[in-house]
Parts: sequence; C-alpha cells; structure tokens
Amino acid sequence: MRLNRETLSRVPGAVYKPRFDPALLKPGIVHLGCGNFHRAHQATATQAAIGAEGQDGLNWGIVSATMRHPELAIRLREQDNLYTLLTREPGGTVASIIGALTETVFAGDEHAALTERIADPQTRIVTLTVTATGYYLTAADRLDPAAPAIRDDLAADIPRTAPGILATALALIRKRRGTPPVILCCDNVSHNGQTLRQAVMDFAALRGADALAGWIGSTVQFPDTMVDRIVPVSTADDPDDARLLLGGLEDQAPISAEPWFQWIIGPFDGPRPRWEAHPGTRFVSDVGVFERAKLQMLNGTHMLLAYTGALAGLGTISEAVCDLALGHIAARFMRDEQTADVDLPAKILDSYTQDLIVRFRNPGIVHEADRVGRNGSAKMATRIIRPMRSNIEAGRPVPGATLLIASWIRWFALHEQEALEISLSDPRADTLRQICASARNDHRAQAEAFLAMEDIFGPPLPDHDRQVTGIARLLRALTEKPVPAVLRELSDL
Ligand code: CS2
Repeated sequence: MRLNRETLSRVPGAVYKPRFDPALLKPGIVHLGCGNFHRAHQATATQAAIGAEGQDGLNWGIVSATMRHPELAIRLREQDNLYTLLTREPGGTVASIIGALTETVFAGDEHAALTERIADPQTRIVTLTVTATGYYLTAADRLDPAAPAIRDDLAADIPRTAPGILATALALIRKRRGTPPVILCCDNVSHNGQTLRQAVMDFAALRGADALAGWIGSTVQFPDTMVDRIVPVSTADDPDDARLLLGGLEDQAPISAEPWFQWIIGPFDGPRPRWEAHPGTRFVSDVGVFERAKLQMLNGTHMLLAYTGALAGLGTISEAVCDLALGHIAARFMRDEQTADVDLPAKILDSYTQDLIVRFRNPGIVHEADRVGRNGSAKMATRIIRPMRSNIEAGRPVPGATLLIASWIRWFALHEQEALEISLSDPRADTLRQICASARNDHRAQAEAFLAMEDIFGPPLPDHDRQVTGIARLLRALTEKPVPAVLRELSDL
C-alpha cells in the first residue's frame, strides 16, 4: 500500500503529519528546482507556516517544478505529492510527512504552462533552488551569454533556464499590468537575490527588451536569502527506513536531511506564509554577514573535505572530517582562512565552527564527495577565491585554500587518465581535463593554466607567482606520495 492522501490516516501516531488537509491547499507559490534540498527546506518551512495559520495558510500551497527529473514528478504525483522527510538525528531517525506541494510538474514538458503559472495573479511568490550552475553566471556574477543553454533560450519561444523562464513570465505580467510575485532565490550564490535580478535583467536586455529589463530592476522584489540544511542524495536505505517508520506504507520519494535548519530572508514586502513558524527562519534587514559566514565556512570547507578527502579514499564528508589529519586541517581552514571578512565576534566564529564540525560528523548523513565536489568551477570564486584573495592581501597564509585548489586540479588530472575513482561533473570539465592532458606531469604548467582561467578564478591573485608555486608543490606531493602521508605532514600533528 502506498503513501497518499487516502492512506495518510494509517500513518503511525509517532510520525509528524501536516496539521491541515493537503486536499484543501491552493497554490500561492511556484518553485523552480524540485530537488531534495527544496523538499527538505522551503517545503518543510511552508508546511509549518500553513499549519500555524489555520484557514489563511491554505493559500500557500506550492507548485514545484523539477528542471531535470521527469520521473520524480511522476513518482510524487502517484502519491498525491506527499513524501517522507527522514530527519537523521545523530541518535536516530524521525519521520515527518510533508504535504505542502499541491502539484509537481516537469519543467521540460510544461514550460509554457510554467510561465503562465508564474504569471497567474494567485502566484505571490516564486522560489528557486536550481544550484549555482542553473543561473549561467560569469565569474563577475553576470549572465553568461555564451553559455549554450542561454544561447538556446534567447532564440527559443519556450525558455528552459531559470533566468529565461522568469524573464518570459515577468514580460507577461508587465504586459497584463499585473503585480509581479516576489522572487526568492534559495541557492548558495553570493547576494543571491540581487544576482538573480541582474541575470534576469541581462536576459531581457539580450533579447532586446530594455524596457522590460528596466521594469524588472525597478518593480520586482528579489530579496537576498541564506539557506542552510545538509540534504544528501537519497540512498537505497531511505525507502526501507520510510516503510518501517510509516508502518508498512510505501514511499517512492523519501528524503533524508540533518536536523539543522536555517533560512535567513532579507526585506520582503507583500503577502507571504508565516515561515518564521519554523524554527531557524528569520527575517533580517541584511543577509550579507550570514551569507558570507555560511558560504565560506560551511560550503568552502565542504569543498576541501570533498576534493582532498576523495584523494585519500575518504568518500563522504563525515569520513573525511573524522580523519584525524584532514579533520584538523579542515577545522583550521574553516576558522583561520574562511572567516576572512566575516564581520562577527571571535566567540561566535568559534562556536559556529564547532557546530559545523559536529554537523559534518553526523554519521546518519551520507554526503558523498562526488556530489559535494560537482560544479566546482561555478563555486570556486565566491566560496574560496574571495576569502583567499583577502587573506593574501592582508599577508595571512593560505595553506588550506592552496591544498583545496591542488586537490581539485588533481581530480581532473586523474580523470583525464581515467584513474579518478568517483564521478566528476562540472560544466567546464572538458577544458579542465584538456589542460591536464596537455601538461601531463608538469604540475606548474597545470597550476598556471588553471589559475589563468579568469571565468573561474577572476583576475590574477595577488602574489600570483607564489600561489602558483605553492599549488604546484602540493600537486606534486599529492601525485607522488600517499595522500594520507601528505595530510599528516600538512596537519602538523
Ligand atoms: C554543499 C551544499 O554540495 C554542496 O555544495 O556544500 O549542498 C551544502 O550541503 C548545503 O549548502 C548546506 O546548507
């Protein structure tokens, strides 16, 4: 028997359930990017808000569009868009049924319908989680007109990218003299609201619609947000665990997440769900410092653990951080290098570091290195190079960032030789692999050619030559010596 609205009453009492009848929900939000993160984050907070608001809350159902996984939309529809969230506490698992989605659609099938749904006056908010690569940005955070998907979208009637879909829907709203929805980017992108606004304006301008671009800039709200919850890819255990906790009901789309939840949202004018009913949600006047701390300390250190950990045979974040040497290097990197320009008192930075390390250790969260490591070229500038540049300018050492970049290059070198044991996914993979192939065994040339890619790293780092030498030296060590031995040396343990 499957989980659905009819069988919801059979779910055991110990499982958290929506405090409303999901059949009564009406859509007020359109979401782009119905992945695990969305389902464990915004959908969960929206469910809490709906439950807290009684009758009015029922206007905040979500139409969620998956950009890449038509089969997920089918699976969710088969269970009336209900699914199980398995919260992996270090001491056990808690199950909750999430019923905030009124509909799941595949963006690829229904693009025209999607822009109409966004333009529908009932839609007051559009949220997005399409990952940093889904915005097609240059290193300077402008829309990249040379990205093939953007080139296609500019020529197409029916757009497929998030900036294209939003620009098209906003054009419809403007034509109809409607009120635009508030657009809430929930991806790990620096100044994510402002950046998305610029990308959508760039899209409109590239289409020759300068008046539309101006209207978007002056009329549409794009608050910045900071989102935080570690949500891994689903594992084979998830459906079994869900069946057990649901008293035998089958769920074909369960997800796992850590207990931690944070959603910091900038100034927002207009109707919205009472998201602050979910612990960890806050509305603030400036998201900047939260965003910087999170992107650099959490996401940046995740990258180090993923790239360097995988080379040492440590395939998940928890394995990597529990390794004595790498765990020590990572904690030092997080606290000493990645706090650059994070304007918070030392005590808060200490306790945030401690919390993060505990979260990373959670054995119930299987956060694979290849997953965290994907799309590094789109993550490098904000998460790593921004603090690194500032540290070098201030004369502070950057051993962690140097190790991270060397490890990342090593992934492509191994991949090029078909010796990388995990999968590598990156929009610039071909070029980067090619660099390693044409400079095989020449570590300095590899380091030089990588750093010369300004669309990834931005303008040359201060003291450029010294950075190249440092990266090349570590690249050689990672190539010639057993990686655990290199880490032991670097950790000073
Ligand atoms: C990770 C994030 O894959 C990655 O880039 O660092 O998905 C991370 O788990 C989340 O941002 C946590 O909030």
